[in-house]
Amino acid sequence: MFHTKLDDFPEDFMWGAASAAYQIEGAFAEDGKGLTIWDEYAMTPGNTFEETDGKVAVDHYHRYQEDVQWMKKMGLKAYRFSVSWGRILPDGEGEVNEAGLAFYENLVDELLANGIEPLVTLYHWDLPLALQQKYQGWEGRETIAAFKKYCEALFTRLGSKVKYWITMNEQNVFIPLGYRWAAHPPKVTDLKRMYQANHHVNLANAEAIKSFRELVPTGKIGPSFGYGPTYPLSAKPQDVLAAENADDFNNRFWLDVYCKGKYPKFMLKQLKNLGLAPEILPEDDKLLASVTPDFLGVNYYHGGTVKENSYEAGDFADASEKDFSKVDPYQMAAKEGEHAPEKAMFQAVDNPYLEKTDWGWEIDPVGFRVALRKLASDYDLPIIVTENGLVAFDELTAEGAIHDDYRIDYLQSHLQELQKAITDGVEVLGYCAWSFTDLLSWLNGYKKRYGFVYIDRDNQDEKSLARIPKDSYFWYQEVIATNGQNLTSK
Ligand code: BGP
Repeated sequence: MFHTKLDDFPEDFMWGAASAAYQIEGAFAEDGKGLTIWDEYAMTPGNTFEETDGKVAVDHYHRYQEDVQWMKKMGLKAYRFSVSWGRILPDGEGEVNEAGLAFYENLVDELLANGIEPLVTLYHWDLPLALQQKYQGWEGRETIAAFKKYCEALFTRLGSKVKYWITMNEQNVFIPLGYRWAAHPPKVTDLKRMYQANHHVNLANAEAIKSFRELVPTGKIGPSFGYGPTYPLSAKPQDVLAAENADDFNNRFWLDVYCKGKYPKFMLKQLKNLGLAPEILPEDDKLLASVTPDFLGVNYYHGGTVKENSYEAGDFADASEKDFSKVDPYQMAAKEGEHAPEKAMFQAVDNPYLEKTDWGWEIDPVGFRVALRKLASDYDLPIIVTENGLVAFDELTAEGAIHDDYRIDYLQSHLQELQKAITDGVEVLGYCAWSFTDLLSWLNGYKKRYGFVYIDRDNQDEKSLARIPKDSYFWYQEVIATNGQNLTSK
């Protein structure tokens, strides 16, 4: 769709940036916080890059006021952060820890006092360790009730101050990485268990929304999904069918449950045939059908390209299937010999038209517009972009600056496509870049940097933990000040 003139961004557009508790807070055992599965996982040798862990992270727990001042100076309109469940309920389900609630209430107050809208994520992967030990985490139905209790404590305390709530962050990433690829806790490799745990997360998501309707009737709630469009490698009908299959496998399997209240039928039938379908009780179906979100959170990094499935193509010699060092949570290959559903559905391939980041992720700003358009057509919900950003190896110069033009180029090209999507007619409420400050990458320490604000620390050495704005910080400041009008002029 070509437009001679683009629509302006809405007046109240939420120009934001995002983070997650485990990746920034530190203070891992302070003020009554219980340990989480990530604390344990990262402290176990061999699980993360150079044994990096979140014990100190970027020390946001002690420096949140300074961080909010950096946000204010930038002109940020919205800040997405997550709550660590273990700070609120140290053992996951029992006594409420007042110090934990107070920390997040202070943060929310600080944001509001500085004119910044808080967007709160309820679950960004740091499950209380006690629940893992007692109930096998998300594999136990008991964890659903615990999640409900945790959410209700937050809704009651912060419901009058926080309007936007995000239930699950990237269920389509933490479930496969934790239960299939053993790259995240609980480090399981079992598809049957994976689909069951995933089903319980769906139920927890629905329970949280149900409670929210009662406790925060004026608020807005929805999940954040790691989404990208699926392209067929060619116009060959088999490739087009493969793209349809991949969309079911990678996207609709979660999105339909969130937005239509039921599993997509082709995927479910395929899982049943393979003996992998979860146990779904009649009351589960009812619960899922009874709630819908107010908006869809979208984390966009890239999409994927696929070709005809290997069974029908008779094509098994693909070496990438065996290269698990490059597992990409968004487009997964199957393990050899496993009853992997996608093997009968599609094969993931590189897109010949796209360049890649330093970390091998395709850079695809037009795919962002495709994604927004497709989600709006399929689910007809307002969208909040809850993550989008560029990972890079930033360098602090001798003068104390970070010249990250590559990040500016990346963000600018994505925001231009976002503006086109708005002009097409997609309702987008806000955009949160990933991330506000540099932060701890789950598996890659501080090698991977995404922030507008550099943090002076490296993998082993906490150094000064000083906050240093990068060039992209000042660029985004200008984007916000002009409500995006400078995006087309650079
Ligand atoms: C998303 C997560 C974020 C963040 C980001 C970058 O999947 O929601 O928490 O980590 O990806 O990931 P990484 O740090 O692995 O590059």
